[in-house]
Amino acid sequence: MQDWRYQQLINSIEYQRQFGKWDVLELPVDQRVNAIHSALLPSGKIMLIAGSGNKEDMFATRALKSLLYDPATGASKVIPVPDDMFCAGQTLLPDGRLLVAGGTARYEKLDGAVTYAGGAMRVKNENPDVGRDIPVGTEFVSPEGKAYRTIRPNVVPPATKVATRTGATVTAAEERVFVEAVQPGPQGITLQPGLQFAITGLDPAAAKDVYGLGEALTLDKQNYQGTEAAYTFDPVAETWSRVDDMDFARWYPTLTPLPNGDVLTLSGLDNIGNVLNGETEHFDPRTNRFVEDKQLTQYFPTYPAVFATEQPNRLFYSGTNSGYGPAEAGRLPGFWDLDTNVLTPVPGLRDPNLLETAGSAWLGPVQDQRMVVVGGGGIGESPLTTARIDEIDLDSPEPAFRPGPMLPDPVRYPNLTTLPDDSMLISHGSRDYRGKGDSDVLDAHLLRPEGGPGGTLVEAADPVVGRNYHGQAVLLPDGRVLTAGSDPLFDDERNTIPGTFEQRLEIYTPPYLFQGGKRPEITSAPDVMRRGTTVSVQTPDAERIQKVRLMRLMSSTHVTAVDQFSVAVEARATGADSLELTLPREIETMQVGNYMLVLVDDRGVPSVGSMVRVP
Ligand SMILES: [Cu+2]
Repeated sequence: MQDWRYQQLINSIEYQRQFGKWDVLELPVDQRVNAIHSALLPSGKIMLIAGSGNKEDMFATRALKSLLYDPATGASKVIPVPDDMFCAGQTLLPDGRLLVAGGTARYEKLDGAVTYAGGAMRVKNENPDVGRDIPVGTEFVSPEGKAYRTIRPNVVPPATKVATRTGATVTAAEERVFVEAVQPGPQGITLQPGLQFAITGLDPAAAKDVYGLGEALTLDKQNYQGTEAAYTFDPVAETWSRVDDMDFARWYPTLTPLPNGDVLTLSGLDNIGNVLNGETEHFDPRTNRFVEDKQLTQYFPTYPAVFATEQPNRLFYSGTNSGYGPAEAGRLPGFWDLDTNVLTPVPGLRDPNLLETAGSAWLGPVQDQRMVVVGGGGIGESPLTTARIDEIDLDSPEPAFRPGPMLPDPVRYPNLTTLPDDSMLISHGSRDYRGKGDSDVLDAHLLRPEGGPGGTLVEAADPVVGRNYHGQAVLLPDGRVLTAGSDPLFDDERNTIPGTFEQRLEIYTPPYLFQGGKRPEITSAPDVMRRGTTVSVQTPDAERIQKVRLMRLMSSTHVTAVDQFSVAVEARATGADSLELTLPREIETMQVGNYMLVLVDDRGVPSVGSMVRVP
């Protein structure tokens, strides 16, 4: 179709009523960031976090940014971030603060680009009375005289001492740190693991207590390294504050909110650049502290999609993930029982080897417990991609994935956004790894829950801006969807021109906002709602409201949005301008947290969301 004809078509009200509309948004030059993480805050503003934005020069100069964008007014403001939150984990806390944990301590160095051999050094402390600071530049020398130094400050705690009948047993403390050879090139390589390294400058007594045990120190590729640091963003003061460090450094972690408002911190690359071996931390928002839960040791690849379910203490891992991890570990979707730490796999998923960079989300309200897995690719830079949409009903007596509709094109990095009318926007992505070969999929669909497993797929208007790796989408309070970020490897089909980070935003207005007539309105609603109570909501549209939903304020990064869900609320008109809502009783359904209350009328048109806190 000729361009002017196409423009005429997509701008016609008939078209928009059926397919919706996309609007590209270009902020002023000084307000553009490389958005990696997006989150809707209780203030109605969107936090877009870039950190260094996958730009090593920004990392080196500590030009670390976030952008607060107000979709209601279009106003925005750049807020520097105190640490590199690039590729951290994020989720909203019960009091409305945004928790961001982990991020980048060091950029990767690819094979062939490593000048100084490096790897892990296990620093031991046998002294039960004092810990030991390991400042930056601490030098470890091997028996054959090769020297290595630390690049970040560390602390080794005191050894543990347990009294016995005959005296005491001392168990050395250990801290695993990253070291680099002082000499460049192959002369810095030490292959033999387990050698004892002396720390330069220690007196002989201290040197007996504190020493290093080297692992393989090589010129191989050095992965990104995570940080332990965690911060919260206060949506009222609009400032970042540091909270307790995690016990483990994490790059590409998932933060899964639990029904009681606590947060589990899963997976990620550690301070050496290895995938964590199942170490799981529990964040308590009242104390702002992370505590390792030593009972929970399930191994997941990075950015695992792990959701709280309606079953107490039972999480669901959809199998989708993003980034790093071997093919043979942590790839099977299943239920993770937090009481026993057992992961029970579920069968039936098509293309089970294509779960990396796939999307997963609840289809319909969380009470239905229907989860879909959409698209995805093979591990790493595999050219394999799938178009499948499969559904699993977690409530069924024998939960198994069942085939749903196929997308017209295979896709990695699809963004899934749950809308208040229970449909799901599936948008963007690319056919190949990071958009290689100009493979962005400029396509969008709405998945409606009706019509069998996986629902019914209908076409939506096509977005203009491509979004592959590092893309995100979040539902806005007014029922539109904001999309941000994209980080292609290359800008051309032949993969010769290095990629440019996509800084434009694009907003989708769903068909429900083109239906004409008046949008339902909330005149007044409580801003706190308690489980199992009835509340009254004022609306001039009481008699035509058909659905009431609580939409959890969501956050999104790397196709992972595990805090996205909606709750169906029973409603009854108690007059022409008031509704009585009966709120769910179970904490697994109506989880502690922040939501938008949305009234949906008999034409499927939603009201603007009204912010609600569930204590
Ligand atoms: Cu990333």
